[in-house]
Amino acid sequence: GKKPKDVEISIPIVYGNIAFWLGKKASEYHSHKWTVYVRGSTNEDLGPFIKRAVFQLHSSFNNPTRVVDSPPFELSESGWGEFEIAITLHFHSEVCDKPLNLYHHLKLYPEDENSSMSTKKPVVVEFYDEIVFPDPSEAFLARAQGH
Ligand code: SLL
Repeated sequence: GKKPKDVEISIPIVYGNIAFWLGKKASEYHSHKWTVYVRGSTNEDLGPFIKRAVFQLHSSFNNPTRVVDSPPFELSESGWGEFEIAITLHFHSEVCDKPLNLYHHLKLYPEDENSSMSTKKPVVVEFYDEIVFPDPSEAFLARAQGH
C-alpha cells in the first residue's frame, strides 16, 4: 500500500511538430520548414526539470544529433521528408538521473484529401503526455513547489 507521505510528481508536457510548406520557395530537398518541440502543456517553463533535449534526426541531415541545452526545447530545420525523431530528455540531477526517450514521427504533409498543401495553413501534430516521477527527492519536491 501507499504510505500517506508518498508523493509523485507529474509534469504535463506536449511534444510534436509544426511544418510549413514553402510553396514557390520550395526546392527538391527543402520543401518544408519545420520545428519539433517539447513544451509544458500550458506553456510552463520546463527549464527547472529538463536540463537538455537531444533530437536525433534522419541520417540525411548534416550533424543529425542536435543538442538543445536550454529552453525552449525545440529544433527547427528544413527538409523534404517525414521520419521518426528520437527525443532524449535529460533531467537535472536532483530530478532524475535516468534520461527519458520520446519518439515523434515528423509530419509534413496533410493527412486527409480535403486539406491540400498550403503555405498559409501549417501541419501540426502533437501529443499530450505526463512525465511521472514516482519517488521524487526532497530537493526535487522543493523545486516543484516553487514552480
Ligand atoms: C523518406 N524515410 O524516404 C524517409 C526519409 C528523410 C528526409 C526522409 C533531409 C533534408 C536535407 C531530409 O529532409 N530528409 O537534406 O537537409 O521519406
